[in-house]
Amino acid sequence: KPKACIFDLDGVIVDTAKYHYLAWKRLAKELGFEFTEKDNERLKGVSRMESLEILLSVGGIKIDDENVKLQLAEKKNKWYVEYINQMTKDEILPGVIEFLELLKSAGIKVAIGSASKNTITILERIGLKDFFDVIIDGTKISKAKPDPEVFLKAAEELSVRPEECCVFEDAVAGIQAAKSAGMKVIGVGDPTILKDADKVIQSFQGQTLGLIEF
Ligand code: B16
Ligand code: MG
Repeated sequence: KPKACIFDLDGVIVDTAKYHYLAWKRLAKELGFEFTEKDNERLKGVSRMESLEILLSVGGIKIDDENVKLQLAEKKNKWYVEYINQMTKDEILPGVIEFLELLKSAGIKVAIGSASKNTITILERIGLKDFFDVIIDGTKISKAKPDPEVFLKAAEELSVRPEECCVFEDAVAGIQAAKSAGMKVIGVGDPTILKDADKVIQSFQGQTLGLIEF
């Protein structure tokens, strides 16, 4: 059994993907094109600046000026922050709290490993900031998933070895990152998309500690 579990945030603990989508869609509209929900799938788990690159390529827009790109990303983020500032505890995905409590009572450490620079804001909004032993987010890493940096840092701060960790992820890039870190990984979502995970669950509802036995 693992000594620690590391949770991705967006798509695992909460469904903030819908807010990212609304904000990117609004930016696309301003730039004069439509951005669909299907296009948005490609942004899951990807960093803010890489997401912008994908968005621009969907719109067939070429921008070379880094400052202009930073401004666009900041604009999107301002809108995104407006949405997440309205979040409540009710937006924690089903079964998450119960499963986290199960882990804690079994003495298993819990951490967050997210690409988002808004991690702390979100955790504060949903009342879970103090629940986690360690939080590694987009402000603490230099290499985005699929690079394993975020998960390796979490293991280091938890004082456990990578092979003693189990990661929960909803994105393909995140599953690759966990695998390269030498960790077990449980996908949360569609098994046909998350096929490289060791196991895949649809949700945390009704899950027991048996889930993290391999
Ligand atoms: P921000 P995760 C990721 O979070 C999201 O899945 C991705 O869509 C987003 O672009 C990225 O965080 C950066 O977020 O703009 O808030 O810094 O899934 O790694 O928890
Ligand atoms: Mg995610």
